[in-house]
Amino acid sequence: MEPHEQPDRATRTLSDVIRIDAAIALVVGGLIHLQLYFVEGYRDIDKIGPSFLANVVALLVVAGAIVLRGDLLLVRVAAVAVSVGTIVAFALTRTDDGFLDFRETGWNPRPQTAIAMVAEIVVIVLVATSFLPRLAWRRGPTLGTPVAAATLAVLAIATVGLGAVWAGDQPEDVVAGGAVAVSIEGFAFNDVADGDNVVNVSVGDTVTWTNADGPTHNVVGVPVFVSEDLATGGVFEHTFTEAGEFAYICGIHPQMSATVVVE
Ligand SMILES: [Cu+2]
Repeated sequence: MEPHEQPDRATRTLSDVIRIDAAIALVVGGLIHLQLYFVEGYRDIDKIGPSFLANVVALLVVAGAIVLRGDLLLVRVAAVAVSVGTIVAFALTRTDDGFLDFRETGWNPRPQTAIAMVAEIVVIVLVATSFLPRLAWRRGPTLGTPVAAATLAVLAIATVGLGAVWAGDQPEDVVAGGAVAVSIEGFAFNDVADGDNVVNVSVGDTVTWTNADGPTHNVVGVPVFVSEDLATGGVFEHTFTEAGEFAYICGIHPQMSATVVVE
C-alpha cells in the first residue's frame, strides 16, 4: 500500500474493534479490583483498599478516554501506564518488602489475579497495535458518536451495576466452633471471644480457625501447626499439648500475624 493511501474499510473496522476491545479489557481489570474490594474483603486492608478503588477509577477513566479520544498519544500512553502500573504493583506485593505494607503470594486470590493480569497484558498489546500506521486510532468517523456513546454506556452500566450488587454481597459471618475459636476475617486473625489477635488457652485445648473471609487464607505456625489453604468457610483445628507462645502467620498474606499463648 502506498504511504498516502487511506486504509481500506476492513482495516479501519479492525482498528475500531481493537480499540473497543482495549477499553473492555481496561474495564475488566477495573471490575476485578472492584469485586475484590467489595466482595473479597480487600476494603478492610489499610492503603490497599483505597488503592484498589483508585485503580478502578483510573482504569475506567482511561477506558472512556480511549473510546472517545484514543487518537491522542497522551491517552494511549496513559492506558499503557495504568496497565503497567497494575502489573508492577502486583509484582511488588509478591516481594519480601511488599507493596503499601501488603504482601500476597502466588496467584492468590484465584482466579481474579490471573484474569486481571491477562486483562492488563491484553490492554498493552492492543494499544501497541495503534502505533502501527495501518491500524492507527483516529478521531472518528468510523468510531462515530453513537458507537462511542453505546460502548461507554454499556461499560458504565456494567461497572455501576456490578459495583452495587457486590457492595450488597458481603461475605456471610461464619460462626466458628470449638472451645477456643479464631475467626479469620478482614485479613486478620480474631479471637472470637474478644476480637484480639492473641488467644490464651490451656494445655490440651483445641483451637479452631475458621476462614470467614472471601480470599483463601491459611495458618502457618511452623513447626507446631500448619494448615492447608482454607477457602471461605474452611476450618483448621490444632490441639496444643505443650505450654508456650506460638506465633503464626498466614502464609499467603504474611503481614497477617497472631499468637496462641498456651499455659
Ligand atoms: Cu491470608
